[in-house]
Amino acid sequence: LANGPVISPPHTVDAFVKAFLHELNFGQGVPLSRSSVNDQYLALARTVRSYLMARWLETARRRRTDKPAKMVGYLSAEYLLGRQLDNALLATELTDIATEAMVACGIEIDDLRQQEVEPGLGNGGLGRLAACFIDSMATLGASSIAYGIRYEYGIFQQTFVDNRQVEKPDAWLSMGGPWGVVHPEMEVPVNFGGHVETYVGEDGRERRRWTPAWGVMALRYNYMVPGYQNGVVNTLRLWRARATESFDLHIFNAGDYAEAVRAQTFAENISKVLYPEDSTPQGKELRLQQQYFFVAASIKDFIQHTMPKDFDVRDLPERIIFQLNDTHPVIGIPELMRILLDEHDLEWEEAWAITKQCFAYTCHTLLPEALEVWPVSLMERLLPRHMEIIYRINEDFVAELRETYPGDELRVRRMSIIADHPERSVRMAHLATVASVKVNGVAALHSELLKEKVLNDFSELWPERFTNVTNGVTPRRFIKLSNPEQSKLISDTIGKGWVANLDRLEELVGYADDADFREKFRAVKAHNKTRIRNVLVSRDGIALPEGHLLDVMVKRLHEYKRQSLKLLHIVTLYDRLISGEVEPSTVTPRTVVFGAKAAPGYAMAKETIFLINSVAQTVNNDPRVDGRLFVAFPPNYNVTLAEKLIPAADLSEQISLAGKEASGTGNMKFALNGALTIGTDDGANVEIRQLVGDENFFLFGMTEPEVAELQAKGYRPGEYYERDPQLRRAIDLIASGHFTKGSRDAVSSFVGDLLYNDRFLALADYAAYIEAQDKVEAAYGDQDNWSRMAILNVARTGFFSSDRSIRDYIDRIWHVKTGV
Ligand code: 26Q
Repeated sequence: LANGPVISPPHTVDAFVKAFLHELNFGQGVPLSRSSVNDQYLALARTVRSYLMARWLETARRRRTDKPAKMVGYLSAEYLLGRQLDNALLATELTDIATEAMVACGIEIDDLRQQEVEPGLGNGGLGRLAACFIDSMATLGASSIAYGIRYEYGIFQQTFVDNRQVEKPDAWLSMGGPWGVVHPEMEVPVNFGGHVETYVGEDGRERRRWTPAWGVMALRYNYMVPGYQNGVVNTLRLWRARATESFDLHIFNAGDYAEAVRAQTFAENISKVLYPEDSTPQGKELRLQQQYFFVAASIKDFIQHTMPKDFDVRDLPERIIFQLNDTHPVIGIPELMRILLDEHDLEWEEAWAITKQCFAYTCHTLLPEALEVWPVSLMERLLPRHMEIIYRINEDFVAELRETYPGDELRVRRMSIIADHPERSVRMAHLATVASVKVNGVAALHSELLKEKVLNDFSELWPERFTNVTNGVTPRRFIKLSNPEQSKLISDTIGKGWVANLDRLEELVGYADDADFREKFRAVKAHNKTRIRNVLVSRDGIALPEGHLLDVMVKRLHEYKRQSLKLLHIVTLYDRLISGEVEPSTVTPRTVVFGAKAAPGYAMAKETIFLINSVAQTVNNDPRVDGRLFVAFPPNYNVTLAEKLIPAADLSEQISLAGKEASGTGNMKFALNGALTIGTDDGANVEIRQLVGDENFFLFGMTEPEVAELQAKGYRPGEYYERDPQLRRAIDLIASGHFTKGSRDAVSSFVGDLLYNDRFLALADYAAYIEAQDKVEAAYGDQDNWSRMAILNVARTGFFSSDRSIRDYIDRIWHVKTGV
């Protein structure tokens, strides 16, 4: 009985109602008649969770064999999960049963859906990618465990006050967190600070001993990750910091009990809040604490609790591959060395040989300022033993370099893990590259540029170590759940199999020429537009006009992504309308929707938000526009809003400066939902365009080599301003204070930066962008052909399923088994 199969609650409406009422009465402690919507939501979530739990136990049981298969340990500081309820219902095939069960209880299930606060435990692309990947690993039945941090506050809630971004804390757990299962008895200690000394062991060998100054406990929270209708449920294990009782003994001993308890809470800050920077992070001590905290807990958890008791650490490479989601978990490399050396008594060479096989590193950037470095002084204070180990890794590495490249000291200095300027610091990307089996970029172009630029020296030394895995998105959340109408149309046409085998979308290619199918496809889009209109009215009081081309730019706000270029386009359209240059009745009516959070300390990004809001206010209230142009900027763009907005879009804006966007994943979601892309030759746009065909993609702007060339010869944005009257008018209109109640001061930093700096060459690409947008308008005029193009976008982008990405990781990097 103790090891037998787990009995799942039956898949019937009756059983579901019973389980639900049980949760409501004995979990929440309320009768149905007196229950609040939140009580009902929590009870429903826990009911669904019990169905998941049965599969979770069953999955674990199946994997508990004598020779367990090699696992993937996905290490990520972020998981931008989005709401859980619908995905769990879909995966377990309980959507209809749950809906009927709620009806039987007199409850509208949609009201309960709205009650869920999404876990926003990530900033943007990187965190959402991790969420898509764990969905695909479960769907492929890959033996895996994902580790991260259970932040008490996720990505901030964005509000606008007088057109400016104001951040509010994201207390996502305040109404109860029904999805996490805590195991207080399984906590793991994590230590910090102190000093290291030499001692002589019983065998007469000298060893190093780390005596930490303080520590915390890592509390284990399990979240269930269901595969799509395959019975598999994997684990996402998020750690929460808890103070230890012995945390600060001397304060307790001093007799001030209350003060001592208060001081304990200091340790719990470690998992308090997600850092909202996603491109130019500062070397904050608490952030390093977070990184070590979750990685140390995860590695220890894997070795002590996930492996069998008699397990030999020398077998680790056959048992685990830790995938490093960017450099954030890279401190895991010296941590594993420390465990092998200090806790398992291995010799350096043996420990290093093992460690080198246990990690693989994914890089997500091309911006040099986004590469993480940590000051040596900070590392020595917080993790003295790890710093020692890093020095030793570097010593060996530098010696190897000097042998390979005698006399090339410049190269040695460039490649060293330790940088000397401007401050002695540890280059985490170098450490990751030196210790990893494979290093991958996230799109074809990005992986090439990684080899040519960011990690060029390393790819010359170890060419076989570098590979590409193009990103993907989960078709469950981003098509099946978010776009039910399109999903139904596809299933009615080619059957249901596409959800777990997205290449099958290719079978739609022929239907692009089918007038009846095109008609239905347009009806889907119209339906989704009505849906987003309703959402924005009730969510934000924004009333989108009807019958417009819906043009959407949603992504974090960053100069390299060039929201400013989009803004210049809007101002140009507006200028044409109010100057009488065009007759309003002849232009394609267009609504532009933005969604973007700015890092709270990123001044230029916040100025851009202010200006977008100011332009929206002016444009939307100017009668001369005659309803031909509308700009909406709903605050707090998140996964939940994305699910409603993306399926309604006609046009997807992917306009980063070529060579700066590593991949992008929003671009994939739009194409799969039948939007056409206007985009530069950047990131995964390149692959999207190759797949959908040039004629179904609006390409514009410089290529990466052209960008490099222009920058080499000296870029002067002012020249473009002088030469292009249309651009001049747009900038002058902004500078005049027209959008800012006459205030020139309010826009001076924005305008000044464009004219005299423009790091990301917006002005250089402006003319090409406007020209491409004019082509978009002309093309939209032919609705039938537009639908044809949109259908071909859907049919040819099945490649961008994260299932394919994970298969690539398995084939090229992990070499683990799949199958349920
Ligand atoms: C690092 C240290 C301290 C504080 C914060 C950070 C930090 C946090 C998040 C640094 C970077 C990030 C996020 C980066 C990110 O989202 N990159 C995006 O990753 C996507 C998935 O691969 C790509 O599609 C995007 O092109 C890339 O910008």
